[in-house]
Amino acid sequence: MPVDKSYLTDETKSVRYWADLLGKDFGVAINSSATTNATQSAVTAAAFNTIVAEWEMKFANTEKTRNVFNYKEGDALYKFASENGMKLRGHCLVWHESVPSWVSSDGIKNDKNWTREELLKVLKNHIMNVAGHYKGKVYEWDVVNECLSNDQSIIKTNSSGYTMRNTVWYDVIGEDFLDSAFVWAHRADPDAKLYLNDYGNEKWSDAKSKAFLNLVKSMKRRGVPINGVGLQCHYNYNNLDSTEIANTVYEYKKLGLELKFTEIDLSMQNSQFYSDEQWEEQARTYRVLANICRLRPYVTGMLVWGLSDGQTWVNSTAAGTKGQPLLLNYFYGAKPGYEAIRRVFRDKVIDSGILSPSEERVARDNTVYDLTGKPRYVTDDPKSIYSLPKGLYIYNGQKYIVK
Ligand code: 9MR
Repeated sequence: MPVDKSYLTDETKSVRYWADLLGKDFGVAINSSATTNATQSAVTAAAFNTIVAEWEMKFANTEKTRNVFNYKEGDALYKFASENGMKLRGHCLVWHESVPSWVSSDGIKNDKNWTREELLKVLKNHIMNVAGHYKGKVYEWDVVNECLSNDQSIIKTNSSGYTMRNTVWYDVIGEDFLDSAFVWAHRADPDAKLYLNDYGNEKWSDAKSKAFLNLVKSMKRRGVPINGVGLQCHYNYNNLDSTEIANTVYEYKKLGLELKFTEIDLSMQNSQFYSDEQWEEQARTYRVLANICRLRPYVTGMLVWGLSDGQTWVNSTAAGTKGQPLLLNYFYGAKPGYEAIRRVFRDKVIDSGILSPSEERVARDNTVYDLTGKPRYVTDDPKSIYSLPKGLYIYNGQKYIVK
C-alpha cells in the first residue's frame, strides 16, 4: 500500500475538514505523549477534530491516591485541543477497570470492605472533582463505562430486562451508583453532554444491544440526566452489518438521545500480507459507520481508538492474532478506510447543499468570485482582492468589499 500523507498538507484530503463542515465529531483516542511528539501531534491535528484520553483521565490516574487529584496529562490534552481548535471528550468517570488499588484490588472485589455510604462518598468526591476540574473544557463525558454484564440471557425471558455487571460499584452500592454518577456529573458541569458507553451493544440481534436499550430506557424513566449513548465498535474488519447497526441506532432516536461510535477499531486477522481486497473490506466496514453518521443528525460523530496501526491496544492484548484495525497505517499513511470516510463526508457536504454556493465553490478551489458568481481568478492570498475594481467579491465563503 503506498503511503498517502496528503491529508497533512492539503486539508481537503483530510476527514477533519469535511467533518468540521458537517458538524460531526471525528475523533481519536491518544495519550498526552502524542502531544509532544512532532509527528503524532501534527498527524492528530490534521486528521481529526476531536481527541479523547485513551487512559489518562481514568480513575487510577486521576485519583491514584485517595483525594489527591492528578490532572497533568488531561490538562496537556486540553491545551493541545484548544491550541488546535479541537474538542476534548472525557473518558471515563466510572469503570470497573483502571480503578486505583485503594478502592479495590481488581475493580470487582470489595476487598477494602467499603460500606455503601462510604463508597458513595468516594464516588461523589471523585466525580465532583474530576468533572468539576474539566468544567467548560471537556464537552462530553463517558460517565459510566461498560456497566452491563456480557451475559444478557435474561432477555429470553424478560424482554425489558438487563443484567448489570458485578463490580465493586454495583455490588456495594447497587444500581444507584449509575444514576448518582450522572446526577453528580451534571451538577459538576451542567453544560457537558453525558453518555453511557459500552461494547457489544451495536448489533440489534445481540441480546446485549437490547439489554443496553432497556437499561437506558429505565434511566430515562427515572429522570437520570443522560444525553447520549456510546457504541464502542471494537469489531473485526468484515462483520458489521449496516442494517443491524441502523436498527439499533434508530431506537435511541426514538428516545430523543444522541449517539456516537466511540471506540472504533476493526481488526484484521494478523498476517504479514493483506490483499487490496481485504483493505477494501475494512474500508467498507468503516464506510458503513460513516454513512450511518452522515445520514442521521442525532449520530453526532465517530471516534477511533488509536492514532495509527502502531498505537492500538489490539496489538498488545490479542496475543498476536489481530492487528491493523485503524485508519492510518504504521507510517501514518491514510488507509482505504480513511479515504472511505472522507468520501462519505465530502459527498454529503457537496451534494446536500449544506454549504452556501460560495462556500461550496471554495470547498473545491481557491477562486475569487464576483457578485454575479463569475469566477475572476485563483489565489492563495485574499489580500490581492483589494486590487480589483470596486465591488463585492466572495472568497473562502466570505465577502470582500472593495471601495
Ligand atoms: O486502550 C486502552 C488501554 O491503553 C488501557 O490500558 C486500557 C485500560 O485502561 O483501556 C483501553 O481502552 C479501553 C476503553 O477505556 C474502554 N473500552 C475498551 C478499551 C480497550 O480495552
